[in-house]
Amino acid sequence: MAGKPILHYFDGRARMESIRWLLAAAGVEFEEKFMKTREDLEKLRKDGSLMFQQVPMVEIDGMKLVQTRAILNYIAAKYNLYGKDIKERALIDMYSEGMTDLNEMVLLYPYLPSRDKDGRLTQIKEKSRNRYFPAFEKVLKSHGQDYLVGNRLSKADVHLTELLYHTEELDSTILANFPLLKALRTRVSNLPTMKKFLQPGSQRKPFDDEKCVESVKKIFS
Ligand SMILES: N[C@@H](CCC(=O)N[C@@H](CS)C(=O)NCC(=O)O)C(=O)O
Repeated sequence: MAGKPILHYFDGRARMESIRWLLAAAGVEFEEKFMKTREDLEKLRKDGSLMFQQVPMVEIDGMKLVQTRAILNYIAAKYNLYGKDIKERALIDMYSEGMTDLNEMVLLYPYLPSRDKDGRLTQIKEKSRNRYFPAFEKVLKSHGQDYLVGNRLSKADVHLTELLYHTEELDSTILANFPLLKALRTRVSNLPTMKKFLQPGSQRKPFDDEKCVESVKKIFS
């Protein structure tokens, strides 16, 4: 039997958090090896573990996978979270890419210089309220089903739920006009695998605070 996937990253959300969420949704236990110093990163680079000298890197099924989306897509395909045919997969990809565009802004927000933060926050709220959330609300309304694609859980639902939690941390009123998104978030949160992950003490990471940002800067500087 294959061992648990091993996640190589720092002890923060940033680009690894979606991978943690997706594994958790699939009910897959995983281990984490946290880089704490620049030397930890250099060691991975020198031993040839990082194809493009970057993390996230996930050891899974005998592979050392890099590139966040490739990792997510592999997990989704392996654990049946990627639709039943190529049309469903195309929708899941399209929705996930939209979520990624917004998520990139959210995950990089803590790492911005303070002078840029207010502007970015305004942009995140504006894009959430006026571009991305209405689009996903419309999808759910159009078919009246419980999940975004094919009436069953896919990676798109997991990514969206994560995004909803993270944007709500930045603005607690952000979901006020999106009842179907709220319902989706509740539905996904109540799945037994997610319930466990959302409890304190799980491998879910808190907001990347100043301490985390400082230590990350030291690793990558
Ligand atoms: N496209 C890559 C980007 C990965 C990336 O930028 N990783 C950062 C850490 S979050 C990194 O390793 N930076 C060091 C570098 O680019 O040399 C992905 O999505 O995984």
